[in-house]
Amino acid sequence: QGLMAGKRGLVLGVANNRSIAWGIAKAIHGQGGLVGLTYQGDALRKRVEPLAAEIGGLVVGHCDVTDTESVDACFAKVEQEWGTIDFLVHAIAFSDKDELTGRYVDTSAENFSKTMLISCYSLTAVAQRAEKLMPNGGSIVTLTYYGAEKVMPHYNVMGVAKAALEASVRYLAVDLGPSKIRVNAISAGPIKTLAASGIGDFRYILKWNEYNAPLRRTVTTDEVGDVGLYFCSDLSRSVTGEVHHADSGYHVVG
Ligand code: 0WD
Repeated sequence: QGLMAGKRGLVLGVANNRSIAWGIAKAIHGQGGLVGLTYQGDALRKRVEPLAAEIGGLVVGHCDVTDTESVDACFAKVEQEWGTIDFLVHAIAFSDKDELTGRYVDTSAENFSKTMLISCYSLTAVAQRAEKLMPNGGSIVTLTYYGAEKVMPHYNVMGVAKAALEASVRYLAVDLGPSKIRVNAISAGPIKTLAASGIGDFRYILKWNEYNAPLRRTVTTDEVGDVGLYFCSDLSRSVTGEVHHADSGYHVVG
């Protein structure tokens, strides 16, 4: 029963119950979908396991996108358990906190590479593996932010990585389209999560959005979850290569 009945897939990037990935996982489960969750390291395992239990999901295992073996092991486990998947949600990003403040011009080569690898390349890395598990097509969704399009205070190198991520969505959509695999991004408005707490003056950004967005409020993880549900379901079967804003409309005024 539900929009996701009979569908199975992976949601990457749950760190805790405030993660956007968790909002999406809950929405998919609410419509009858079966969700596999990964965790990055033992510290997050303790948080992810009970969340997976809450939605009757599969705990796939440790997945650190900088460690190819762990990524391969997760996809092998999913293939063994399920054979095929219908959707993949990528909600992963990282940059050194020290460079999410101050000036972009001061970005180090080391953190630039690391940010691009974790926040941008990893989508392509998981898409390569997901393609093999989607013989009948499927949906891949990633998370981006308005800082890709316009300069946002303190977003710095992450804005550059998100711009590259959005370009990746378009290239992946073209490559995977013939296999009936859709690739889209949700550009979410700011939400106070673990990752966001690393961004300088984040509270100010939240307030600024609340005062200026057409809907005069910020968005919740449950709301972004519903947009994720739309992209993972057949409701969006004709949509690919899209960057869809779920931001109370901020992008039309910002
Ligand atoms: O305002 C926000 N929170 C927005 C977030 C607005 C618009 C977009 N986004 C994006 C983020 O950039 C990210 O791509 O949404 C995605 C999810 O982020 P989130 O839900 O805001 O943050 P969080 O709950 O912290 O989840 C991100 C997780 C990591 O958490 P921490 O905080 O522990 O770094 O990404 C995962 C990790 O679980 N992650 C990794 N997973 C595998 N390998 C890695 C890695 N190397 N690094 C981070």
